[in-house]
Order: sequence, then C-alpha cells, then structure tokens
Amino acid sequence: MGGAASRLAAPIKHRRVERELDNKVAEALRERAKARKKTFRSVNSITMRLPRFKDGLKDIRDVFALYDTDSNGTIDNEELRSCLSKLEVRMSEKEADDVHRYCDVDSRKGIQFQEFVVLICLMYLLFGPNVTRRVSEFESDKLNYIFDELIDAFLFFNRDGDGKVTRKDVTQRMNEESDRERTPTHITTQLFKEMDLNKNGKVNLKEFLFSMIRWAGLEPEEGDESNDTSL
Ligand SMILES: [Ca+2]
Ligand SMILES: [Ca+2]
Ligand SMILES: [Ca+2]
Repeated sequence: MGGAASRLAAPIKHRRVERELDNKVAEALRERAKARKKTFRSVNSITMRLPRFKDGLKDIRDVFALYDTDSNGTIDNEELRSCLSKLEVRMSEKEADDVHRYCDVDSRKGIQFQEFVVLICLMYLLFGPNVTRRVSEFESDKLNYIFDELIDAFLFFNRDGDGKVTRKDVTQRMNEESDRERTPTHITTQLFKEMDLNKNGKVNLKEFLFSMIRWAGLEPEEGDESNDTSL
C-alpha cells in the first residue's frame, strides 16, 4: 500500500489527471444515481454478494489474459493501446495516457489485473455497455452485470454520486440497519482507512474497486506476482 499511496500523492501532473478523471467519473455517477433503482439497501446485502463478485472477477481475469499477449502479468503500453483501440472509445492519445496513469497506481509499472478491473469498469461507466461487448463478445453480459453491481455498491455508500465517500458516509451506512448493533467507531475508522489508499480523507470509485477486489479474495494465478496483497 505504501507504493500506491506515495505514487498517488506524488507529482502535480498525476494530481491533475486524478482530479480530471475523478470529475468525469462523478459526472457519470450522478447521472446513474438519478436513473437507476437502488440495488443495495444494506452493507450486509453487499457482503453477501462477494462470492458472486469473485466469480465475476474470474471472468475479467480471463479477459485480462487475452490482452496480456506476452502473459507476463502486466498490460504494458503497447498491449494497452491495442486493448483501448478495440474498445472503439473516442479518446485522444493524451486521454488514453491519462487513463493509463490514473489506473496504474501500484508500485509495478503497467496495468496489472486489479488495475485492469478498474480500467474496464471506468470505461464501462464513462462509455456504456458497448465497451464490454468489444472487450469480449462472449463475456459481455457477465461483465456488465458485475460492473453494474460494483458501481451500485459504491453508490450505496455515495448516495449523491459526487464520487467521494467520506468516513461519515461509511459510518452512517454501517449503522443504519436497525437489527444490528452499532458498529464500534474503531472498526468503521479502520475500514475507511483501508479503503482510502491515498489518505486524502475520501474514497473514490477507483479506491473502492481495489477494496472490493481484495475483499472478494480472488486468489492469484499461479506465478502471478501482480497480486499485491497490500493493495
Ligand atoms: Ca504483457
Ligand atoms: Ca501497475
Ligand atoms: Ca482517497
């Protein structure tokens, strides 16, 4: 996690990219929050879905393997370019670079599996379901389903869809189930700390997705060093 945090906090250019993409994501989230019925009504309902998330992540891992043409566990610049061109989303070279930089948060250069999940999920959110059809024709329904659920889980915590979950949001959501005892403050604080990778007091969709991947507990592929358990 140290690597992710220090790289996220680092150069000004990164911060500019971070801000711009966070804003784009927030815009899409707000639209979505208005348009969709709520999928999740409690933290528990999200927790119960984790095994399904895990299955969905396995499907995404197969897609990752398609684009990691040299099978080294990383999608490098060239492989990413071919992946993005396949998505047929209208992005300038600079925008593609920005997305790359935005998603490449761990200490390993290039896009590893967890980062790929975030990348495709962002593309799905920003450009719509056609994206997954182009990523993988056969898996697209399954991918749309998992991304819908992951984004809806984020919107459960981030009701207004401004793209930033605060510690207060987490505390409130965890405590609104009337049949449950109040979650001790140190637990909600700890949970929030785990999610807030760059320690800026807010959890964005990207950070939330990394947390969901970790909680779903997807085992690394054999020989895949990209499973950075500290993420
Ligand atoms: Ca590769
Ligand atoms: Ca990386
Ligand atoms: Ca944060």
